[in-house]
Amino acid sequence: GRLFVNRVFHISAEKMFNLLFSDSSFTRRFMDIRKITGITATPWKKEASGCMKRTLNYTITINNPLVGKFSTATETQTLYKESREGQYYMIDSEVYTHDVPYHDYFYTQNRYCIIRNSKHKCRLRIYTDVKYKKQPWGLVKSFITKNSWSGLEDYFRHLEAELLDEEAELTQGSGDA
Ligand code: YK8
Repeated sequence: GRLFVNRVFHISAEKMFNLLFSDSSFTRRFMDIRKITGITATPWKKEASGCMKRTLNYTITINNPLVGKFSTATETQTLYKESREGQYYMIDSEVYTHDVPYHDYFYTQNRYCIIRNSKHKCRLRIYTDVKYKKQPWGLVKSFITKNSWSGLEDYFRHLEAELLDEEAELTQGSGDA
């Protein structure tokens, strides 16, 4: 896998969790810029295992000339029971893109860790892996992996930039930046 984001933000852990994992205006705006449309999300629901889960469905816009312009996607997010409100959050998200070539071979697993650093700061880590459900032919596998990494890198670099903008807005005028 790869670590795409690993940085301390001047945003509390709780605020970061809410920005990324609730129906926040930050997420709505970011999805808008990424041309991710038709988003539906179930509420967080506690499982027998003690974890919380929710499922998102949406349509992504793809700018890879090898692939169609749009794909529907399903994302299942798991908030681990070891998470502690305001302190530490670990979320795994599995993303299935249903309308891209070889979609039945692979999915993407993203792991988000939000760790409290101080009252107003947290560290965000986003770790990503491309997973295979079926073993494709070697050339196909490297093709899928290469195209997935480039799309993921672009997405998470953009997310990090938008979070830095959000941080600047939040700390502006608060006097403790
Ligand atoms: C989520 C991983 C792969 C996919 C894409 C597929 C290429 C197909 C390869 C062929 C387009 C928002 C990605 C990047 C689409 C976007 C997905 C996003 C960024 C040529 C064999 C959508 C996180 C996420 C996870 C997986 C990403 C897809 O929050 O390259």
